[in-house]
Amino acid sequence: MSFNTISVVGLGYIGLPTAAMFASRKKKVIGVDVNQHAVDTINRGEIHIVEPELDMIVHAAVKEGYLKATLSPEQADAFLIAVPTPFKNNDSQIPEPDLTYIHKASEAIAPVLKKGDLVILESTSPVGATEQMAGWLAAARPDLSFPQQAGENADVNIAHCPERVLPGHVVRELVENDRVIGGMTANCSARAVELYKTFVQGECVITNARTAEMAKLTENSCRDVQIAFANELSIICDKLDINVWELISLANRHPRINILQPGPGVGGHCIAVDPWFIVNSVPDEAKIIKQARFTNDAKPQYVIEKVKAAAKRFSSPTIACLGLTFKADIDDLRESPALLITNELAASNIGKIIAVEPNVKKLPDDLNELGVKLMRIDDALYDAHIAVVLVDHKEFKEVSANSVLDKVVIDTKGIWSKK
Ligand code: SAJ
Repeated sequence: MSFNTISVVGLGYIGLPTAAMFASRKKKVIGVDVNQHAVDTINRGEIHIVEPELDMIVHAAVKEGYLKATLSPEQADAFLIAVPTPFKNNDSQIPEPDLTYIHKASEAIAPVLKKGDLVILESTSPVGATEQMAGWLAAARPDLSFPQQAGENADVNIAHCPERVLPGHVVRELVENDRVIGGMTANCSARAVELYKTFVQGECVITNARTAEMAKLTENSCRDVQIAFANELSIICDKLDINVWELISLANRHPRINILQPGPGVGGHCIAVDPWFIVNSVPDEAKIIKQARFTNDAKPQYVIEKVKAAAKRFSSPTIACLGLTFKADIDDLRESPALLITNELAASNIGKIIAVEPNVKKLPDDLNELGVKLMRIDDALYDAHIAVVLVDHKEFKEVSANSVLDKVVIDTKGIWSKK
């Protein structure tokens, strides 16, 4: 059965670009979101998130009538669920995944499901979440059969196909990246491949749902562990008086070594979150993965202590915090170690704090309330006694190391310290 109408539930950083890609291939796409502002913005042909090239694609798709957004689901041949999977708010040292949004999305689409439909979970999920979603759908629609009940004869097919695109490069990576396709049965996988082949040029590689869930968590945990190694090296090098950037570039000349870069910590809503889904399900076995999370989460405090020690050398220091976003050349502040560090420095009253963030127009409210000033890089460097590099934005890399020779520099990204 072919896919004439596709519904994408959750129109955020992943759902909206995915909906737009299907629509750009002249499929009828119904985007569903609980956020009225997002729905209205998209229906005007505009976007509510920042992602290169996406605005043009959404604008054309809406104008040509292939994409529309609604608050409540309508009938479709395929449903892609791309909603958040945050943590539960508990005091545990090991955060627990919260599947409420997937549950709500399942209950929202269940009334409009029909025989022959395909449901795909794209949200990054703990192992077993796809089976759980299938259970919620089956409970809501006892008149339809699902793969866990009827195998290949199920009325509704279900698969997990995790997104793997890099923010800032989403449009290109959606098309070019290989895709892991984890169907609950072989037929579920085959139908999911057929759907993604609408726009995916990368290979669609078939596995089962649990392995697909674990594959996504493994990719982000692998990066987290590698960054933790780099962050640990940076602290070791401080103690041993070695330039960590020079060290890593030397070691990386070995043909089988590729060490990542240290920084002020790990941010964003993926790498700092997903490894916990593994640790939460197998806490005794996931030792390295858990330690990497602790190592990366401890790095902001290490930077804060370094800045405080430097500030003691001045009677009333001005400290410029360069960068607030979670990585270079984006506007995303989610889980940003740079933001956390700036916030805590401002709250600790060690001096006047200036923030430089070329990708935002105004500071978050909590920084404003703490008296932090948003400034341009040249003005900030003119005023500052201490310059703390927290993000390697292109605007900062353009500043020559010679122009900060008269300042105390704490360079967590190595833009002025590389040899
Ligand atoms: N970071 C370092 N050192 C490095 C590389 C990154 O400290 O050498 C830091 C960044 O500054 C940032 C954090 O790690 O704070 C994460 O940045 P990132 O660029 O590594 O990854 P994300 O979170 O933007 O996107 C990741 C990607 N996953 C992998 O590369 C394995 C992306 O492909 C996933 O789709 C995305 O997570 C996701 O949605 O899960």
